[in-house]
Amino acid sequence: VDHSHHEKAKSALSHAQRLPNQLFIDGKWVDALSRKTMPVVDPRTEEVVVEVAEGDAADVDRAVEAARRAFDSGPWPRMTAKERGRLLYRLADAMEAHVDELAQLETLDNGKPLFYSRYVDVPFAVDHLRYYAGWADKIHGKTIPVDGPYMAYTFHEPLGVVGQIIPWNFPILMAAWKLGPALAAGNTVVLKPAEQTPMTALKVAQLAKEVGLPDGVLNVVTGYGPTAGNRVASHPGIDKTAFTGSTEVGRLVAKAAAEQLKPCTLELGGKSPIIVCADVDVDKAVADAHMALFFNHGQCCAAGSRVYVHEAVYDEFVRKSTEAAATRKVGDPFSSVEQGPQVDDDQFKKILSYIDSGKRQGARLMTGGGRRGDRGFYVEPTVFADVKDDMKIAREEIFGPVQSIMKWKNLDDVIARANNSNYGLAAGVFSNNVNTVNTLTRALKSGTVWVNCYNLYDNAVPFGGYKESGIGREKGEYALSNYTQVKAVYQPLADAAW
Ligand code: TXE
Repeated sequence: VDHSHHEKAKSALSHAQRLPNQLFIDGKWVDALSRKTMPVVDPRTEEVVVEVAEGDAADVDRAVEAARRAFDSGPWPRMTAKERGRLLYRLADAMEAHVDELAQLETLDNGKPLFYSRYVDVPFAVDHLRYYAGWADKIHGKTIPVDGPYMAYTFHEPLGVVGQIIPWNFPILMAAWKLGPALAAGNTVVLKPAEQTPMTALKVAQLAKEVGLPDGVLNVVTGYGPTAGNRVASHPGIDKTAFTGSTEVGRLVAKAAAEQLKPCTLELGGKSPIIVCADVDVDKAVADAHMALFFNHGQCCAAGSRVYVHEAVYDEFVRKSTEAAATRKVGDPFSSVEQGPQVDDDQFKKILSYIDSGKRQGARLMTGGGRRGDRGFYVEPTVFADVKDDMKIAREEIFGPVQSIMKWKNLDDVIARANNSNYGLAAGVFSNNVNTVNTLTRALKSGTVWVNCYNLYDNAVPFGGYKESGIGREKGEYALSNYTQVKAVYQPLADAAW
């Protein structure tokens, strides 16, 4: 029996109680102008852990003013690129030094197992910031040969004030994906964390202040979507918005940006197919497809939520996937489990209603199919076989631990089925035949294709969606173009040079 998990949960709670619970604006901690607060709920117990400030439109306005001042007259865009990079490295170092505290806060807030917070989410966020710290002094333009006695060159300049709205499934990692390229390029930021999971963003803000990030460069406004989030999306003083979340809200953010003709990048939902061919090592494909769906309790935009399995290996694949799900360890995320509770009551209910619809529409329930226990947002790892493409569970994003397995015979046919979705975020291909792999990687309409693997997220590799899964790419060199604009300069050449 793991007694130490109670100690860790207690420690998480005391970190939460000591966390600055105000808004972080212009380098200062302030209450919401309305003085309102909102609860942070522990998804294990459904009880309120602490209250944080409930910022709304007026608070976003203050944050935008601070970010504007910091951009127009503060030291941030004026310091050397190398100094900016150094500050980002220092922020990453400070986060690393607080890895246990950040991981405990993340688990308390989100419900993901402490092991993952401690060894995946927080270290990946640190690593991501370091990756972009390294870019800070490598963002440069080109010299372009032109006609006549002239030369031309480009500067890559920061855009200005950036508004970033992030979700609750990977709170600190999504903050790092957003902040890294924006800050490295010299922008200032107003960040709106998800209302379900504000804690690690507040801790990062505290650390940013400690390492000397200039006032107003990073502002964190906690609050709800329709109020604070909506103001970030529609504030005319914000030069660019970046959003990760539902396709529904992404559309609103894009509309608001379109009205002001400002750039907007979106990372939205998915219904990512995995195609398993007959020639594979079935055990390995089962293990990867299991991880592709159940990792983070199914709360991944790239979750492999439609598994197409060739008929020759179908029965074996279903049997082994069922075993894997049925033996998955579910429980208190502070103990050694693979799955904790879902993030909140809304998600919990949404998932259970998708499970019901799978049952009603005639999918074959192999394991799971309900809640686990009677307290906390725990859902049983669930597998449906014989799922048909037109069932709701095969078309809509469930965002929970529910695997849907379908059968296929003909390659062209399964390509068409895989692509028959409004989404296009990611896909998995399992085959040892190089021709089949090449055919599939070219044919699948998705921003990422994993071949004989899944869920790899290197900092340097771009990530984003086709179709309604989003606009633009995060990560890697590609993401820098979301946060810079290009200025072209023409200059005459002296006669001698021409
Ligand atoms: O998302 P929302 P929710 C999907 C997943 C999930 C569903 C709903 O299927 O079940 O979306 O989740 C802010 N203007 N994904 O309701 O509402 C909100 O405060 C501006 C996939 O949590 O999109 C939060 O900060 N902002 C996804 C952020 O948007 C608004 C991750 C995301 O919340 C707003 C999360 C508004 N009107 C959910 N309304 C992924 N791609 O990984 C809300 N927000």
